[in-house]
Amino acid sequence: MTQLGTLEELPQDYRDAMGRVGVAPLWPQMRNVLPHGGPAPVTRSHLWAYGDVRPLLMRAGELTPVEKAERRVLFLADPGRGPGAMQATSTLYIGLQLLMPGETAPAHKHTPSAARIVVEGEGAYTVVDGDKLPMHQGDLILTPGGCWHDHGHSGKDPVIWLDALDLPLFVYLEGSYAVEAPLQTPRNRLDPSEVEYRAAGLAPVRRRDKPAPVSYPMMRFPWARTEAGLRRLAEHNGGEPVELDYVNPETGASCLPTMGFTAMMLRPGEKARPPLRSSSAVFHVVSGRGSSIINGKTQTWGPKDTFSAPVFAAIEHASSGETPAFLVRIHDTPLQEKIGYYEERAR
Ligand code: 1HN
Repeated sequence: MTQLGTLEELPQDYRDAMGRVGVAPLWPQMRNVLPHGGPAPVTRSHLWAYGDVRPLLMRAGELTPVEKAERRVLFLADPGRGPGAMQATSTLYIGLQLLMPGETAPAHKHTPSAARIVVEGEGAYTVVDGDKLPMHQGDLILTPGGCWHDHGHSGKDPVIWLDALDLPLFVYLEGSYAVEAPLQTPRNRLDPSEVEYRAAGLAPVRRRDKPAPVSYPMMRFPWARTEAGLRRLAEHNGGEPVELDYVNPETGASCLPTMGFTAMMLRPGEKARPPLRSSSAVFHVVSGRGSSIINGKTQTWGPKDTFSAPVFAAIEHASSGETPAFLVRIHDTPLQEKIGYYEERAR
């Protein structure tokens, strides 16, 4: 590989003149933006142990009333980007949000899309475009870009959920903004996950003048059904790795435009070696224990922990103990497929 010229080789008067005109030479920086042979990820794999983050989040509950926070969140900062980076990987923002009994978080809508995975506590709900979605542990709740959402809590104990947003992408696009509104008055009906999309593979017949809401027909994926589906698949798929994709039940496409979600089950003692993927990922442990070797670093995880993997990471998951482990994988494959880039490499 030829060594390209450096900035220091250029005469000072030339460098000054470029600066005054607002130009700069590409060649000293060419290899930084176009490394040869493969990408040079900035993201560093990290594990955020729930036992470490939870006490700090609970303290935020005492220090900062929800009225002064709007969303009481501690976000997961990628150590590869230095302290306080508002992203866990290149494209994924992840936070842990606390709502205390009786609290509400006001309605807003914004350009980034979000999804929540309920981590702890019962009795909270999210109202999305007028539908009141109950939040039970492990449920995946979508709040797609442009949809109104507010949160409330009529239970007795603190509720904590994990937020995933494509916020870094929207910040990069200079397109991130929100609009606020008063709390929504929910419709008096069950949400579509309990009625229209009760059974996998079945969707209501529609009239031509009342087409299906194809963008986001189902905003809530109850965990009980997801886990049951994984356990059943594990018994009948010939020992293959068990992973289910959260899809739009009308189209089969990813449930959000840029972020993808899968539910994984590792049988007791099972090892899984996924292909190298061009997408980055954050894994959230719903239940069970195990460890994952990510680019040579072992992340040992238990219930409610969250860990990250950069793009093209070499990953090997292993469950430990006598019960299966259940994880949700949050990734940016849908975005990468839309731009014709997504790539997998066999190992
Ligand atoms: C947001 O709207 C929520 O609605 C949570 O709960 C976290 C992080 C950044 C920007 C918007 C929510 C968020 C967020």
